[in-house]
Amino acid sequence: MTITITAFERSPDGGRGLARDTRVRWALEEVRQPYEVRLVSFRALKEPAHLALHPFGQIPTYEEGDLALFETGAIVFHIAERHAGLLPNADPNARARAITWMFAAVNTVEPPILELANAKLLEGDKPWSKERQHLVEDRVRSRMEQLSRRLGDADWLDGAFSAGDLMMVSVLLRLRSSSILDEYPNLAAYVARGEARPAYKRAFDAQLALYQTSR
Ligand SMILES: N[C@@H](CCC(=O)N[C@@H](CS)C(=O)NCC(=O)O)C(=O)O
Repeated sequence: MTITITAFERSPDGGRGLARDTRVRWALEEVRQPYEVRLVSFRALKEPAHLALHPFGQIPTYEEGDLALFETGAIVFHIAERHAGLLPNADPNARARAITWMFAAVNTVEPPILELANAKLLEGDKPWSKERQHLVEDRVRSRMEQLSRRLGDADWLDGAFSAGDLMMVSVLLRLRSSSILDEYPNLAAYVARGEARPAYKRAFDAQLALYQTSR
């Protein structure tokens, strides 16, 4: 059955891989599943046809036969459940821990990182923005500190690479534009390891090619 995902017709990041379709592409590449991409304009995101797929009018969505999903955590989890390669199979506890890391990525680590991005993008011109930005950065640092301590000198969060790492690296990539990631060399190296995976490279190149040709 054909898998179709949605992505921005024009990505605000111009193909730097920060739009959330990249993590879904990465998961599909890891498990070697072909997929098609339907591009959606900002206007179409909020129109009934897309809202029927995604109640919050966002990308990405995932369609496969009768199934339509939104939320990258749920989409990557679905892919990992259906295809071997992203979740441990032999050890149920290891599988549960990998799933826990997926939740930690979207529930605990992504929110302060998004808050920082929003503080810069949407509030940068406000008279109070500098003062608040320090507070927001400190909240990010506090999470990075904890994550860095847990990762230590391991390659991945819990044994072999899993969907938990895929989600965590995807979330951390948004910190690239600030110097905060480099304050934690083991996390910077962790992100670099994720980006070096052939499946990530294929996913990144696919989205970049799209924005280079659609301009
Ligand atoms: N929690 C959602 C967030 C989805 C999301 O924020 N998508 C962004 C693109 S990366 C979007 O569509 N933004 C446009 C909008 O919200 O209007 C997920 O992980 O799928």
